[in-house]
Amino acid sequence: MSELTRVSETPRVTELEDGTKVYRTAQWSPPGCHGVGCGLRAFVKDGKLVKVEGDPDQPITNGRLCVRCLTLPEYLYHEDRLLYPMKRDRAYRGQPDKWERISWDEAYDIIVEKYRELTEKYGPDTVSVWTGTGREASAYQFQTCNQVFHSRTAIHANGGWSCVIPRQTAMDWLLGCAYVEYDGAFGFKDRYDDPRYELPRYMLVWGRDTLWSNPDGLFGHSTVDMMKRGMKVIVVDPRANWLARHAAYHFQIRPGTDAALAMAFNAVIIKEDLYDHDFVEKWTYGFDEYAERCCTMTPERAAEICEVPVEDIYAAARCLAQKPCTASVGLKTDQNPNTLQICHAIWGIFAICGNLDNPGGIKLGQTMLNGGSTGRKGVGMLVEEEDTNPIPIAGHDQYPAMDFIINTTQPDCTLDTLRTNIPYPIEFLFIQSSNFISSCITQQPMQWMEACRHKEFVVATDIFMNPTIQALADVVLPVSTSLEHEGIVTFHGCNQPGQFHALTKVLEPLGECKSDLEIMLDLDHRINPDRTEDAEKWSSPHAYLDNKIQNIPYTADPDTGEDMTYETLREWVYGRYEIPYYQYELGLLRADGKPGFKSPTGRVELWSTVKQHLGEDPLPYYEEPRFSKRSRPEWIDEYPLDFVTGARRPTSFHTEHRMIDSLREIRTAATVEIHPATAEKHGIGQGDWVTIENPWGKCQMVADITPIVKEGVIGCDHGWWYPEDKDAELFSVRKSSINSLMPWKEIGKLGLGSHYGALPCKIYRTEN
Ligand SMILES: Nc1nc2c(c(=O)[nH]1)N[C@H]1C(S)=C(S)[C@@H](COP(=O)(O)OP(=O)(O)OC[C@H]3O[C@@H](n4cnc5c(=O)[nH]c(N)nc54)[C@H](O)[C@@H]3O)O[C@H]1N2
Ligand SMILES: Nc1nc2c(c(=O)[nH]1)N[C@H]1C(S)=C(S)[C@@H](COP(=O)(O)OP(=O)(O)OC[C@H]3O[C@@H](n4cnc5c(=O)[nH]c(N)nc54)[C@H](O)[C@@H]3O)O[C@H]1N2
Ligand code: SF4
Ligand SMILES: [Mo]
Repeated sequence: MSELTRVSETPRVTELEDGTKVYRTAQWSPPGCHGVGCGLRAFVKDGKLVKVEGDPDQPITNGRLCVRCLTLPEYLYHEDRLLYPMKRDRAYRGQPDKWERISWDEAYDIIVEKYRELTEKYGPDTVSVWTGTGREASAYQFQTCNQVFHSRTAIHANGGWSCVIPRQTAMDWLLGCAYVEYDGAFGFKDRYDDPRYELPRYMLVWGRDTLWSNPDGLFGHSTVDMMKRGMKVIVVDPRANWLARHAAYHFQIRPGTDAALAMAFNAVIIKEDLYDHDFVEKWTYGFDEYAERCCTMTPERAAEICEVPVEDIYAAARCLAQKPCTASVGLKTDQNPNTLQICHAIWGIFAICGNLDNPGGIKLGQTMLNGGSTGRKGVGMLVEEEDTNPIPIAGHDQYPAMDFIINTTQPDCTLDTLRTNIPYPIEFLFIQSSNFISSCITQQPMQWMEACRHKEFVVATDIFMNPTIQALADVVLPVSTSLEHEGIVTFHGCNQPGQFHALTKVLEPLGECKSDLEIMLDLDHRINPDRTEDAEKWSSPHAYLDNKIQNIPYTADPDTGEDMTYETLREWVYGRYEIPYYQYELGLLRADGKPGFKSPTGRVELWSTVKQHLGEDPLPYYEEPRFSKRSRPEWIDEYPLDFVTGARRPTSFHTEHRMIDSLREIRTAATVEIHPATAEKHGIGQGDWVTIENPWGKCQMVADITPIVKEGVIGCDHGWWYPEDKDAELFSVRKSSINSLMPWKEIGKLGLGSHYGALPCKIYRTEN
């Protein structure tokens, strides 16, 4: 394992002739992004941000930026930004003209008073901390919830916890490691030219559109960099996105049928004896049973289920059996009640072919280091801790496996709890980076709004007013942007080789904005003035960041040999670290330091003892999507189409950026992708407003007629609201709410995976 080393000698701050200062920094949020740590050069003149460019000295992003970062000045100085704390009488929830500016002291006094009052009445778990996806705020969710408020009610309101956690659970239970990623030579100074590195022959891209999403800390264009060097991609995606159009094989599958295809790839590799016997023998558990199960899914059967050419299944499987091959596996494998089976069969392909932790294969993650949480009963190793609190965290009574997965409530059951107060009342809401009534994280967002409307106290932290805050909050706290505060951005939570970066303050915050970290510490000082444990860490933002850096294994200052500090990292801007190949041979994956994998048997569990223990089938299986034409033939006449949702757009991060004019010029309203033949059949023209409707709800979007989708499948945007509709109810949040067409609590057996697509609908032109 290498030490952290400085990446570039370029000074952090330089000055141009006209007095403009150029600051190098790494970006996280706000505005939202997944901690990719893209390198920025922020040009500041007379204390004002005038321009942002990419930083060529960031060796992974090499100066490339998305349009969202290029429009940072517009975001930063937008007239709608929240600049001061505000309060509103609870009786006026939903009313825009009742907000009143207050001081930070008054805001904190209100919060602390409510905290005392409500926890006395209902117990500490009544406090809930709500976070969305991996923005910087989410790195503080568990600390804020567990350590500041002493509550267990951390909430991520995503049906079936359908983002990353299902994928990561499968990695943990089957591969016995933390988050995995493709090997993009991220930790090497000379990147792809390092002699230890080998370019993958094929990358299997599954339900992930990295060029537009840069997901989970990954710089998506690294896939293209690798393609330019000769790597080929095999894409599984119902939409023909850019990667699919440049693929050796594109499987344009029927939405939601993924497990069938993954099992069939295994079947070909096993039947044709293309797998790595040595690896299977030495390092896997349950191969024979796994092989037998996968072989029940013949390529012919999968081709019929997924509606793809059978010969392509054979051909692509043969490619994937080669060495090295890698995979880029994304969100759509989470958003499916069949999720654990999909992931099981996908990782199985790479395990049986020995493409784990080899150069150019799948890079195994070491451990969660970035404020993440593992289940309170210990993941993978099945350590059952004695339960001191007899009341389960909300939803863990119905889905006890959640105890082994993550320390949050089970999202779908949280809605029950909010309504029924069982197992305990949730009356204090601390909303920290989730606009959950805006067709985004929740399914049936209006039901969530109703369930929260009468809660005793709601406080939110954000950059802009949004429908959720307008509908529910009593106090709102203004958050500073990424350029106005300090922090660190860790590459894939530091469990993958790569970089970590200083997020540096290049401007004084506008108005009275504070960072999430500052807010968390301020609250801590008021709620826990006598903190003794880790008191130094909680004393200031710098102390907190120093502690965070020092808890990462690769960090010691190479010059002094002493603990690395935030100040040193800030001057470096980026630091790099390597993680060796073949960690399972070196004993780097297990807590006991022995060779092997962090699973109960110490091997890759093709037959999963954890799944078995938790009451799930230990082997992968295919489940037909619950609302498909095959499951519900009686719906076909009324709802002849299937929809998928959530394709990422470079112009927005979920519900964010809707107020940025130059981004709205590129995408003016929510759009629905419709195949030309489908459009013709329904009398729909390019740019028409259409209504999309199904048994759960309806919404409206603008038609984009395009062959990117197959006939019969439509692709719908998510996350829309219209900040310009200031006089309309909650910024017209209901208008384009595709999430109101999604059933709630249709999830996998263990509480993971839900339908954010593969659902039936009809469309028709909307007359106005
Ligand atoms: N139909 C459909 N729905 C989906 C998806 C899909 O594919 N299809 N994807 C789902 C997925 S994977 C996810 S993870 C969820 C995401 O859902 P969320 O993460 O809840 O996203 P938003 O609703 O945009 O809420 C984010 C809010 O945080 C604010 N914010 C941004 N940065 C910061 C920050 O650093 N600090 C603070 N305090 N606030 C900040 C933003 O201004 C915004 O108001 O959406 C899900 N929703
Ligand atoms: N610009 C931008 N970037 C983002 C976000 C954002 O809102 N905007 N959100 C962030 C978040 S929270 C996340 S989780 C990541 C997600 O990022 P990714 O993991 O890359 O996932 P998506 O971009 O949602 O891409 C999913 C792809 O799966 C396809 N798909 C749809 N249904 C199915 C299916 O049934 N099976 C298969 N195999 N494929 C299917 C879609 O057509 C799409 O091309 O992106 C992050 N990055
Ligand atoms: S992925 Fe795009 S939006 Fe996110 S930090 Fe990098 S350049 Fe900015
Ligand atoms: Mo996500």
